[in-house]
Amino acid sequence: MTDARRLPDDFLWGTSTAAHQIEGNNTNSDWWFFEHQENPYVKEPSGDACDSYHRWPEDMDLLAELGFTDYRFSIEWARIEPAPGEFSNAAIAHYRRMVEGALARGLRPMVTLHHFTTPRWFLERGGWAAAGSDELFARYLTAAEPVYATDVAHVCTINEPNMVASMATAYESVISGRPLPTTGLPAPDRATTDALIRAHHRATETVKSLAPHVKAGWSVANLVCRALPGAEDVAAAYRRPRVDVFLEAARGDDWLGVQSYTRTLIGPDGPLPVPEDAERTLTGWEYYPDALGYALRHSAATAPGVPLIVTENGLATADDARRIDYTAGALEALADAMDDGIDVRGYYHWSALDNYEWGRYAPTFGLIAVDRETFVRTPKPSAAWLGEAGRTRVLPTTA
Ligand code: IFM
Repeated sequence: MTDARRLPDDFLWGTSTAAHQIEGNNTNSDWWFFEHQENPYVKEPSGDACDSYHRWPEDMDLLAELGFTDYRFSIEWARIEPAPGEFSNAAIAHYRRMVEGALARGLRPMVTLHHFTTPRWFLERGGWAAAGSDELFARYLTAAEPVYATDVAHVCTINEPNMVASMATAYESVISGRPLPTTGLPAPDRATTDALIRAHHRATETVKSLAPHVKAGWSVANLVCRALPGAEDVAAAYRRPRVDVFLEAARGDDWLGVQSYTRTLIGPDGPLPVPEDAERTLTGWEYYPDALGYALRHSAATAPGVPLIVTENGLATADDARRIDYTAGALEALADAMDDGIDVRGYYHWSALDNYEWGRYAPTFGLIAVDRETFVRTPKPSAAWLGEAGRTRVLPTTA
């Protein structure tokens, strides 16, 4: 790595969050419902989360003071459309205030329309796989148009559709009692996959017809499947339904979101557990900063010509020095990919805040700690280290 790698002036430099994980009391959502069922994946409910529904100005003040120039957050369908066809003007106005609040602080907003949660009524009618889900999604984001109609350059239609499709399989296993494989990600539900791809294309068309200036894309969890020698075909077959079909669906989009945390090793019989001697993060994933470089290169090869934005990257750790080391390694891999001609337009760290990690609070991904009782926010050293690059436009290192 050369010293002082400069970021292009218009490079997006931000942090990412999701409504359900930080807002609190998202009581009308499918996830709130899951959290209150007998469910092996849920250790504790989300409750008040970070109370960011009320404290978003404080979150944005901190992020802007730290130096970030961009903020990716999601709007909550369950709040905007609490009952089928009934829209909350107050919720829409709330999210519009967030867009304006971000801009007023010098943070360019990227708005995610769907980040894992749907209204409970949508689950009850069969979720994504039920007929007409794409139409309902388009109706919701048409109603939400005042949020992004002006001043929002980037809209993310659906966050990690591949994880949503795998979660549909996991949810079915909870209901049916059918066991899931013990290693690797459950095979995505086929009907859910097809529905999400339809929904993304329809959402892109809808958003761009309502707000032609918007650059629309979606964000795919790149599993970084690394084959052991001789297992290349097994890895490709494993990756195809879990990642590649979602990357291919982004061909022709304005941008593609790359989300990368770790790698999945694949042997001749399929995915392998994390090696015994590997360092693990608080999610149990392998500490593997180089994953980002692989994810960028694979995304660029699978959706050629589509500009890439790293919409999530980070790790869950209680050791903030390790967060800095990991992120420096990931950014070095990002810079190497850019040097090799890969068109990367931005980097958003996951996450701004320690938040609800889908079933538990223990895996802390945040640059900013949040007291679970008082909601007091305390930026960690990594937050200042990473945010500063927004001001200097120089990629941070640990040197
Ligand atoms: O917390 C999640 C986020 O909601 C989606 N991407 C991965 C993150 C870490 O697991």
